[in-house]
Amino acid sequence: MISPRFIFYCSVVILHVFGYETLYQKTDNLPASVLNTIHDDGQLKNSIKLPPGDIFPIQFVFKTAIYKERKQKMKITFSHASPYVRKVMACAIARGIENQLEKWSIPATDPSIRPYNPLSKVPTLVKDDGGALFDSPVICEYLDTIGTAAPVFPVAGPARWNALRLQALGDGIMDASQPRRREMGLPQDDGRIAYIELQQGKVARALDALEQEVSAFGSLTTIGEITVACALGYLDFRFASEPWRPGHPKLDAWYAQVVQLPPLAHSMPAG
Ligand SMILES: N[C@@H](CCC(=O)N[C@@H](CS)C(=O)NCC(=O)O)C(=O)O
Repeated sequence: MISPRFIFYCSVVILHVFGYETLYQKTDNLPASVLNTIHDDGQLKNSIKLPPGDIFPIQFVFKTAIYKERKQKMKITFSHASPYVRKVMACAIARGIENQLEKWSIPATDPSIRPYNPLSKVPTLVKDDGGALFDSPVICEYLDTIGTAAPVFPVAGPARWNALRLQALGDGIMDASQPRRREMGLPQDDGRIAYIELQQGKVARALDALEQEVSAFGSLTTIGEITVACALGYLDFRFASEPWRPGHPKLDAWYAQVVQLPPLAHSMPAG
């Protein structure tokens, strides 16, 4: 004769395999204390002990909480060294949604990025619905639509144009610096030397322009300020032998203050 206990376990197993979606609804109101016990990769933190293995329903709720966390996460192609990735992470931190981003550490050359981004670049964001977005300005603006914190993209009007212009200036410093680093490691023929000088000129003029207007900057409240700060951080990280601070004392003072704020302090480059 089949025992009620056996039927109970069988039904739990069947529900476990096929019924996540059903129970998922019920875990919507799980307290933060439970959800906070889950690591970025969906594993339970060591601090929490699973209930004994034979108390299936309780384990089930925990596992479903993990599933819920996984289901909600977006994936960001991640590199500790990329200034563009840092910018995206800094935006997410500024808006308090970094826990919703799962870091997908992958080189830009890896073919598995291509289905999401034919340009095969990092950062690429894979949204929780499976769709993808790329180019850091696009990703950052998308992140601005998530959560309830103050947006970093101002609403339409002069403040927005100013923030977008600053973002372009910061991105431009990265665009002129990041590929230059590769060129510097190659044989220096005339063409390459001219290219490197051209890119250095762009960065030098951008820094001078920033020095002129930095007095009006706030504390990383807009995408423009976040991008400029990440660009300066990248110069420190990869071009320490070409210091940008001499001749830019106001920019130096502003950066010294904002680099201590969580969006920058918690996204320091490495590699
Ligand atoms: N405009 C892009 C630039 C992204 C970018 O160039 N990322 C670099 C890594 S730091 C990359 O993926 N390079 C590989 C390539 O260009 O093929 C953005 O803002 O996201």
